[in-house]
Order: sequence, then structure tokens, then C-alpha cells
Amino acid sequence: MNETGLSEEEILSLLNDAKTKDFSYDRVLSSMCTAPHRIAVKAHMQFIESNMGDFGLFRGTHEMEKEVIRMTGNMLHCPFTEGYLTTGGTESNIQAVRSMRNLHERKHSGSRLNVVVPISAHFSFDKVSDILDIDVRKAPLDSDLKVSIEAMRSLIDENTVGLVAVAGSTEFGQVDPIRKISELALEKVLPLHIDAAFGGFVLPFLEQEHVFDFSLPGVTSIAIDPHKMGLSTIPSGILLFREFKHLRCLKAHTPYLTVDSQYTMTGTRSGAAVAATFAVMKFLGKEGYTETVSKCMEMTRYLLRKAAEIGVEPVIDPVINVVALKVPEPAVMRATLSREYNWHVSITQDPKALRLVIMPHMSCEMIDMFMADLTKVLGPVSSSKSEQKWENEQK
Ligand code: 0PR
Repeated sequence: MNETGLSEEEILSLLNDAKTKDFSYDRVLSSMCTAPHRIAVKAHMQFIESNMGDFGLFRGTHEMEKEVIRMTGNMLHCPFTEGYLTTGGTESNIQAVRSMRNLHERKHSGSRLNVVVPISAHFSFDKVSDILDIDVRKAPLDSDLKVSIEAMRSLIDENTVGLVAVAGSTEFGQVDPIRKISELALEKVLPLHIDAAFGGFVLPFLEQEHVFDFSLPGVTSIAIDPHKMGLSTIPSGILLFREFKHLRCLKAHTPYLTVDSQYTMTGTRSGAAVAATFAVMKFLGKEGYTETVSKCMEMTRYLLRKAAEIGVEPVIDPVINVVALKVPEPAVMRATLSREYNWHVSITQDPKALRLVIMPHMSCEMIDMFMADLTKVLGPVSSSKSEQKWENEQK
């Protein structure tokens, strides 16, 4: 650390230098986060010192948190849901599985416990395995990249603490057959956690109906992130439980604080993110989110039309605003697009494809510019050859 403090000017100059090294969102097609809504930024700044780790001191913020839980519970068809604002999908997933583990009758039996998840589940479940010291059994997918129910069923045994399904997978934006998984969970008397970290603020606002939430009786918890498609500030995640017993088993005593217990993973928690989420949800309402999601889906369809013009097809017909394109050597394409054209895109693992997330910070003009550069990178590969080459590479 420097001996004496720098001047404000010097600090601002250091900050500006750092900022110029960050990618600007108008070159980013790989992110599940986006620029937060201005009302969220305003609220965040106003509550910048608020700490939900000792919410007896910040009662106004705590009331806003309860209102966010109530609004989200209503949106996901469980008006009396229990929960709290997390730092994002990772924490929500860890806490959901921790709750399953704590409620499991064989917790003290000494046997190694497990949770059954789709292989498409986010890498946060690998952290779950390490932190909670339980096996994460990964069920393969069907050809449409939804988890296979039969595979899930075959992985369940007496040491299984619960099931996980994904509503809007990270790589392909696919939604698992949650109605059937809910039936399986009820049949096996297991809790079912839905990872809707990304899809949670998309699926309820699509024209086509997708049933993925508490309206299915087997669903016991849901992760949904305001800092992704909810347009709130980072770090804003939400973890919801259908019943208090799932939250109660996460209790820690905090005798010297203003409240004598907490159920959260972190101690100190951002009240600013609570205020931001409250503000943007109230400001946009269902109408505002429907508009945002419609815009992203229109851009998604626009991108698909442009891709088709150059002979590039998606791996699956996108369900939400996540597109995986069949291009030859996706990793090389990604590197070239970054190095030579300053675009940030990502890739999927199985099958390998070029992955784009069509977020609210994008526009059709941005897509046009990107497609022009992608066309150059693809080079003289003719339409049919592009897909053929991709098919051969998957073998
Ligand atoms: N569950 C799902 C389905 C997710 O897609 C993600 C993150 C998580 C859980 C974990 O959420 P947190 O990162 O909030 O803990 N999905 C994005 C991803 O891994 C996160 C992200 C966002 C990555 C923006 C990069 C980026 O630029 O791709």
C-alpha cells in the first residue's frame, strides 16, 4: 500500500485507466449479465452502506427484501414463499443443495450422499460437490439437450438428497422437462431445486408458456437472478423455498447482532442490491419485463435469419435468448473474433458451438456488425459446407 494517500484526481485517473481495459458491453455477445437499469443504479447508490447481515439496523431495506421475495414468489406461483437475496446463482444453488442435505434422513448415517443434476447444470454444482462434500451425479441429455428422465431415475438411490433441473441452461438456453421431473421427485419423495438463474426473468414473459416453477407440486426451491435478465445490479440473486422448513435447516445463531439468527450463507450482505432489485422490479412491472424479453427474442430471431443467410444454423431452435451456432472450429472462431475484430463471444462444450447470449444491451445494428465480421471469419466456406464441416467435427 502507498505510504500516504493519493489525490482524488490521481485515483480517478487510475480508475479511468482500468475502465478503458474493460470490454464495453457493445462488443460483448457472451454475457448473461447486462448494464443494469438506471433506476436500479440510483437505488443501489442510495443504499450503498446498507448491510443485510445485520438487518435490524436497516429495517427499511429489510422490508424491501421481503417485498422482493413476495413479488418473485407471486411471479413463480407460490405467494407464501420463503427466501432471501443471495449474491447470485452460485450461492443460491449451494444453499439449495445444503438445505436438501440438512433435511435428509441419512445425513448422519456416514454414507456418502449425492444429488442428481442434469449434465447441462452450471459449473456452480461442481463447487457444491466440493463445498458440501457430496457426489453430484450428472444425468445425460436427450438429443434435444433436455435431461433424460430415465437417466435421472437410474441415478437415484437411498443416499440421494434431492434432484435439480435447469430452466434456461447456461450453454444452450434449454429448459428441462420439469413437469416430469416434478412427478419423479414426488414419486421418490425428494426435494427438487430449479436453477432458473438465467431463465427465471425470461420464461414468465415469453409468448409461449413454459411451466417450470412452484405451480408444479414437486418443486421445492428456485434460484432466479435479478442481476442477469432482471436488470438489477451485481450481486443480486434470489433463492426461494416453498416451505419454511427448507430455510430453517440453514439457521445459524447470531446472538450479538440485532437479530439472533440468520439463514444466509454470507454474513454481511449488500442492501444496495436489495434496493436495486426492489426498484427495478417495481419500475418495470410485468409490462416492462415483457417488453425487455420481447426485444431480446426479436433480436434472437433476427440473428437467426442473418445466420441462415450465410448458411449457419443453430444447434437447437432457441427457447430463450441464448443461441448456439454450428460453425466449424468454434474455439478458433472465438479467438479470431476476439483478436481481430474485438468481439467477445463464447463456446459450448457438447456439442461444440459458438455461443451467443442476446441481452438487452444489444441491438440489431450490433448484430449486423457482428454478422459481417463472422462472415469474414468463416471465409469462403459455402453454406452447405459449413454445416457439413461442423457435423464431421462432432464425431
Ligand atoms: N445457474 C445458471 C443457469 C447460470 O447460467 C449461472 C451463471 C449460474 C447458475 C451462476 O450464477 P452466478 O454467476 O450469478 O453465481 N451463468 C453465467 C455463466 O456462467 C454467469 C456469467 C455472467 C458469466 C456474465 C460470464 C458473464 O460475462 O456463463
